[in-house]
Amino acid sequence: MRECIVIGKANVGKTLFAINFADYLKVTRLNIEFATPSGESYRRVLSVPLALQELISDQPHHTLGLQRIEIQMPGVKGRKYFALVDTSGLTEGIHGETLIRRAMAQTLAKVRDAHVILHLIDASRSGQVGAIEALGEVDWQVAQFGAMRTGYAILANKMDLKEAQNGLVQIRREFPGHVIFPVSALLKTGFEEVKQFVWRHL
Ligand SMILES: Nc1nc2c(ncn2[C@@H]2O[C@H](COP(=O)(O)OP(=O)(O)OP(=O)(O)O)[C@@H](O)[C@H]2O)c(=O)[nH]1
Ligand SMILES: [Mg+2]
Repeated sequence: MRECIVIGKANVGKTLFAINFADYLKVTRLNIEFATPSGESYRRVLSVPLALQELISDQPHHTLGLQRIEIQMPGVKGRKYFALVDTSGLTEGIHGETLIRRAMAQTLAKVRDAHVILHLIDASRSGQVGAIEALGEVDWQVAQFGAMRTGYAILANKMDLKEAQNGLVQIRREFPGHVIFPVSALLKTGFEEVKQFVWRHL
């Protein structure tokens, strides 16, 4: 099955985006396959409100491992089946905790094979502290990798927060030539453009 992977640094909103995007694509019961960095895997079926309650946190590295949601995407010309894969937050350099290092390796292995890569960046943070401070080396590396492929887009997230407007300007300046969609994972804005992009590249 074709895969669309959601990656980015910790706390940028990957899990909220994945759940709300699935909801936007009319998936009401999320059939999620969890794959932990230590090699176990299991499945859970969660309603959207329960998934939001359990899987999102304001603490970084809440997601440890891969969370794969199978989706039938409705479009003008029928449906497309794909897996939306939420991942652990990327870190700068080598993280001190073994589990987080393993989770990061697991994420990077998945990126290689994905058909679509949605790279989330917290635009509100770039708007507050400046792009150079908010974006890590890891964001540039991901963008460089993405530049070599089709199906790669940057999602400037948290556009509902006021600092994000300035952040978006900075992200556009730092990543010229890339496809960039401003979104709010919280309010589900910008999702139609992302849906069309995913549809085209699956
Ligand atoms: N205002 C606002 N808050 C958001 C948005 N997206 C995510 N958040 C908040 O940001 C925090 C982190 O969200 P998550 O979805 O758990 O972030 P993540 O990237 O999955 O984090 P890790 O799993 O730890 O890597 C939570 O407090 C969310 O409510 C958004 O679009 N707007
Ligand atoms: Mg998460």
